[in-house]
Amino acid sequence: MNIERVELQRLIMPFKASFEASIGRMDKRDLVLVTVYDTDGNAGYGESTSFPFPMYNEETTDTVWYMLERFLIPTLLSAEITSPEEVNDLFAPIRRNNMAKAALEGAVWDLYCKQKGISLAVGLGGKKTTIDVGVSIGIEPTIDLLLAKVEGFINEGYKKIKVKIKPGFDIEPIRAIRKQFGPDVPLMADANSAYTMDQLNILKELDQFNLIMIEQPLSHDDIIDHAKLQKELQTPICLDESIHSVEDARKAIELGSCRIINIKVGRVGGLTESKKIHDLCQAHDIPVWCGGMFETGVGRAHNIAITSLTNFTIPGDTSASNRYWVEDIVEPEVALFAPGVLAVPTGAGIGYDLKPESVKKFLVRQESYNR
Ligand code: OSB
Ligand code: MG
Repeated sequence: MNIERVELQRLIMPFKASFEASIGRMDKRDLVLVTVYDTDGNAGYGESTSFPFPMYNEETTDTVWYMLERFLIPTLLSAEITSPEEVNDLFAPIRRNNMAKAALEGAVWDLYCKQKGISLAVGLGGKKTTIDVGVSIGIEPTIDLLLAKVEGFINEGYKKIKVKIKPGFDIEPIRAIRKQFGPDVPLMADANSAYTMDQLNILKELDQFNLIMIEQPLSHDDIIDHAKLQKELQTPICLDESIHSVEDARKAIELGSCRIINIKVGRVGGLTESKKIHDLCQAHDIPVWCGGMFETGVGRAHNIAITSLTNFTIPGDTSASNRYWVEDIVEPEVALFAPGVLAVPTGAGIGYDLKPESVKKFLVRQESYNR
């Protein structure tokens, strides 16, 4: 592959409104935008999904930048690869740091598809031309404020409503949503590892609300207790934080730790690993969906492309740009094509262009690395 130069840009982008989960409150993204250039004027884009603090996983925006600069970019620029699928193997000797790996691997995938003149979705083997999407809602200060948010997103047509829960904010908000909007709203809860098996009673109580799933109720590194829990619950368990690789997915499926998997491209180290997890789950009748990490349009475009694969049968968290951003860094903006539906772009690569003037507004640091 023709790869000549890599550029890193650190962007800080304020949210429209702050977002609270059991792991903490966030009011801005702090991300690394990766651009990989060839000698023909093509540019491929990727984005890190790390946060400034290590409360979702162990990575931070600082560690992502460090790993890219010190290990991953030198490894890529000193290698000769023929396809982006080889990047996964190239980075395999470097342990973990999946978000750093995914940011660079995603940019190589975009560049490759632009060089071939195909869309990223087609490059990944995607078949869908549109995808159904849902929305994730944080822990709100009051149940009334939560209900108002849910109503707004139902009105926009989002096909799945995911609400964050934590001990003390679980049964009552879910009961209130069911009471106000009825039994048919596609509803799920995400605990971000806030419970232990000592709270089995609360988790069992959630069974009465007919949730599509409960996401990552137990520890971020657990698949054993989740298997025990799944035996006690009617509601399907979905794993997020516990799955970092296709091997993790295989073990979780074998143990019965979950009936659904959330694939986040950053968490699992890239698009190639995401595709492997998708294929494994498909072979085991485990549906998957694409999680979100408050991505800019660049990360959203990657999420849309991977979601075009056929076993992404549950609406993911890839909401429109206006869910979080007053001003996104891509054009056109990622916008709903029909209520709750995004179109899969057909242009080359990710199918969205960067807006350099918007990038400049949020830019705090920039470095370039040559072969
Ligand atoms: O667990 O899915 C999660 C945001 C930050 C950290 C973890 C999670 C989330 C979300 C946001 O749910 C999803 C989105 O991008 O809208
Ligand atoms: Mg989650």
